[in-house]
Parts: sequence; C-alpha cells; structure tokens
Amino acid sequence: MIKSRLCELLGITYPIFQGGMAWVADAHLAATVSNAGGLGIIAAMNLDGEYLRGQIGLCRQLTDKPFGVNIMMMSPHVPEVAQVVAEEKVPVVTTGAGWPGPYMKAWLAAGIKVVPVIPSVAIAKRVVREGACAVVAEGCEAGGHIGELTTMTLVPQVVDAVEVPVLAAGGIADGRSLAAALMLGAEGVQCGTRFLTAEECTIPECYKDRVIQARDIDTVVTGRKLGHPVRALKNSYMMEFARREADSDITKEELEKFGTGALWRAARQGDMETGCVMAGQAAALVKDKLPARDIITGMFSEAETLLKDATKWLA
Ligand code: TUI
Repeated sequence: MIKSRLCELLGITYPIFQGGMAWVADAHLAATVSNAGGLGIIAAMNLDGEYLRGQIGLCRQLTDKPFGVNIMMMSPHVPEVAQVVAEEKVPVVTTGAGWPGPYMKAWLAAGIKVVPVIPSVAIAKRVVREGACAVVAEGCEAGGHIGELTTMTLVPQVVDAVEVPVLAAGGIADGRSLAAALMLGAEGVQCGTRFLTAEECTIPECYKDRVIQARDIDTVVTGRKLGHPVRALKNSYMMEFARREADSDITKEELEKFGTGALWRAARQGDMETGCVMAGQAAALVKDKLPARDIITGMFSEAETLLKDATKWLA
C-alpha cells in the first residue's frame, strides 16, 4: 500500500485529490471519489453560497467519508462561499487562482483543514505561515488557470521549502506520473484531467471523447495578457482568443468578455468549438472512461509495482 502523512491527516485511504474543476466537480463526482478512498472536491467556482450549500448537503447524503470544497479566489462570491464552508464545517477547503489569506483564520477556527493550490515557493511558504496543513504544488502542465513552473521543478522546491505534506498536480494521470511525483518528494497527488473521463463525471460525452482523442501537443495556453493564463484543448475558441489577444486594438475588458461563459458552454452545453475545453497536458495520457474507483486503484497499483521494481536501477 502507498501511504503518506496525508492519509492520517485527512482520513483518506489513497493520497489523491480530485481537482476542484469548475462546471465539472460536483457533489456527485466528489462523493464518488471520496467513497473510493480519495478526497473528492466540490468546486464552488463562481456560483453563490446557496448553490454551494446545496452541493455540500448532497455530498453528505452520498458519502460519510471526508470531502473538500475548492474556492476559486477570483470568484465575486468568495466572501459568501467562504462563510458557507465555515458554517457547514466542511472537512477540507482547497483554494486556487489567488491568495486565500483573509479567510484562513475563520476556516481554521471552524476546524477546517486548509490546503491551498499554489504555483510558487513564495506563495507556499506564505500559506503555510497562515496555517495551511498541506499544499498542492501545481505545475503548468495542468489544465485551467496555471502558473509559470513545471511540476518537475516546482514540486521538489516546495518540498524543500515547507514542512507540511505537498501534493503534486499538473501532468499526473497514471501510475508512472504518480510514482514520479512521490520520487520528487510529494506525499500525494491531485488529478483533474484524469477524472474528466470518469464514468461518474457528468460532463457531456463529447468533452470526454475530446480528452481521449487529445495528442501530446493538443493543448494551448491563452490569457497571459489578462494576467491569468488558462490551458485548454485547441479549438476554434482558443485560436480566436489567441488571435484577439495578439491584437493590440482589443482591450482587456473586451477579451474578458469574450472569455465569459466559455467553460460553461463546453462543460455543460457540450459546445466543443466555441466553448473552452479546459484540460491539462495529461489529456494525451488519458485513453479510457472508467469508474473513478478503478482510476484510483489502477493508478496506485501501477505506481506500487513501479516503486517495488525501482531497485532495478541500483547496480
Ligand atoms: O485555480 C486553478 N485552476 C483554475 S481556476 C479556473 S476558473 C478561471 N477561469 C478563467 C480564468 C481564470 C480562472 C480554472 N482553472 N489552479 C490552481 C492555481 N492557483 N493555479 C494558479 C494558482 C494561484 C495563482 C496565484 C494561486 C495563488 C496565487 O496567488 C497570487 C496572490 O495573489 O498572491
């Protein structure tokens, strides 16, 4: 069995988080992952407290295992959803796309374990100083909003900089990448793209098929001009975004407006051409639709075999 400090700390069997993907990570997917022994995470995304409270209630009906809520710090509803998670005393909160500092005291006072997703060493150190019990170090192979550094370089630097357990994210979708993350010093992983094709994931089949069809160079990053780069699968929407971004006559406001609703169109409407089909570079490693439980047990058994066999490298 692969075990780490995270299993005891969070009450999970496998040290794996399912990423809090906007318009994807609902109570149904989160409860399935938690029931399979990982940590399922509900995305608060940019919806309000009422939506989140409903999802937390539903998740509690579907599982008695620990689960998490991801708070996207760019959402206009952060103050409200931050209060909802504290009132509901959700077991774990993860944060992304910004600085969670102002809310951390209230979450910690409610007994919540806070695990921010971070893109750099400096931010990792700051969140740990504020009371984070672990961090997810996310490399730019990931889908959605990303930082500058790769998983390979970010993870060991964060491991060296903080005492708390580090989870690796970005580019992890099978037993090999899981084993490699552990070798970098991570004590667990967070996977988003791999769970997009879980049978229990409620996105349209055409989104799952796009992920399965994706080849190595099929993702692209846009949005640098806006200060929040986003990785997604190449399609007409992403190409048009890149064209407008390169056009100096187009303002940031116009560009933001072009981006609004694009992920919703892909993930809820199945619009694969004018929607933003967010996925990480690991999409090229995802080849099948499986129950979330089989994704998790498959990754861990493959990693275990590889790690047991790793002495083959020693002369
Ligand atoms: O947050 C993510 N991935 C996301 S969020 C998202 S929703 C969105 N959609 C369109 C545009 C922008 C966002 C889709 N995917 N991953 C975790 C992550 N966090 N990546 C980078 C960061 C991050 C960046 C800056 C975390 C902290 C941070 O702090 C800066 C500061 O303010 O100190």
